[in-house]
Amino acid sequence: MKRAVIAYLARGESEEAIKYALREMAELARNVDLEAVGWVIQRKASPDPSYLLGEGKIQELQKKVEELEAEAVIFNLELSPRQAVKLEERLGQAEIWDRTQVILEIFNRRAHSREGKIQVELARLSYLYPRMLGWGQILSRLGGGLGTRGPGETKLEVLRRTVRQRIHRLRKELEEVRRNRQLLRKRRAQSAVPVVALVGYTNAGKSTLLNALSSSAHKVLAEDRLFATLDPVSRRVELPSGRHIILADTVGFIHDMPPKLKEAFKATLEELESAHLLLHVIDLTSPYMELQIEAVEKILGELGLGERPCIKVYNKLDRFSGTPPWDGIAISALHGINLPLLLRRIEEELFSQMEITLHIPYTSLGAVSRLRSRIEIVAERYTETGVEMVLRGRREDLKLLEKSFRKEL
Ligand SMILES: Nc1nc2c(ncn2[C@@H]2O[C@H](COP(=O)(O)OP(=O)(O)OP(=O)(O)O)[C@@H](O)[C@H]2O)c(=O)[nH]1
Ligand SMILES: [Mg+2]
Repeated sequence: MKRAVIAYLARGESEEAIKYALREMAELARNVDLEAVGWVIQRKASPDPSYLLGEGKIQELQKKVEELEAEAVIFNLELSPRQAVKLEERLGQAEIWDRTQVILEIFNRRAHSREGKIQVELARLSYLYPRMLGWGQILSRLGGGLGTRGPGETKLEVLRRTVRQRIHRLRKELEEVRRNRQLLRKRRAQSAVPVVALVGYTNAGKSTLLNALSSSAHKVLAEDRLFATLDPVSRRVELPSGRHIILADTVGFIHDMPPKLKEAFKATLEELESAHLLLHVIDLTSPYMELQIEAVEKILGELGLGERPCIKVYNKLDRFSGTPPWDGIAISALHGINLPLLLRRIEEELFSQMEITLHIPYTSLGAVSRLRSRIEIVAERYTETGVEMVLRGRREDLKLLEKSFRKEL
């Protein structure tokens, strides 16, 4: 483990949020063999363009690094290429890391499947590419040349071109992965087995729950570390009525997910698009549960999944002594507490029938007939402007239908 100092720029967040972010940063760092031994915090609305932190803080940071004999500094925000170069000069011997780099490195160590590896490499190279500009002088020095357009510049151009070409290749490969996945999704949609996706903050217990609910002998990896799952898997799970669902694991979320990673993992996250129901797994024992819920809901919103039916699953009940929140279901994936209850809830949410009365304009009757195989017409009454129908079907289908009419009315 290398000793590291965390440099934190707070831009108006609360004490509580700062404490949380520092703890999380230390935890992330541990996963790449950096041990946080100290920190400096600056409260400032806008980052310094050269050093992220202001001059005074940088001096404080230098002192801290010396005092604590740290070999690395980790910045809580993403450094611009210019800041990275400048800080390199200022902080001399200490390695410079930023939050994005730490997360990229964790992902890099965890990726096993071809797809996971492509996604991580693409994210890393996209991060690296703009930062290569500072390398010209270093390469020149190494090559013994002088001036700014020394042999290093030419070498750099070659290097940059190689990286550009690699990024291009990876993007194309990912496109192919996405197409394949789309095909699979289509086939799955036709098979009419509903897809239920596990989402949630990293380390909440998603993979543990997948293992607990599926009887498969092939257990997926569940571990007490951040981002244990990068290569999502799906399993068939039987519900109490004997019906089946596909339960899909996903990459864990984290607050302020680096945008490059989000982009690279689009293919994986697109899996969520076809989910009929989300299980938002929440770690009840985290002192920062609320912040984690918020972070997950924000990402779901960004993915266009804010309106998707969702059950909140409060996990790790075995280690919790208070009263769990009322707006979900409390379980322990590890010890199998309340799992039958959860399965019943899933069944209810997916298959329970309900009735609604809708006034459907004559011009929109097509929408009803499109859903005719899934929705039953209990009664109908013709009016001047349309048909008043009492419809019966799955909550989800009815909601969808209702929404499409609300828009038109
Ligand atoms: N005490 C307790 N621990 C649990 C429970 N469920 C999961 N855990 C532990 O929590 C840790 C994380 O579990 P995972 O299932 O890997 O979490 P995850 O949400 O898949 O994490 P990522 O893949 O990193 O997003 C593991 O050490 C599990 O053993 C539970 O009900 N009770
Ligand atoms: Mg997992």
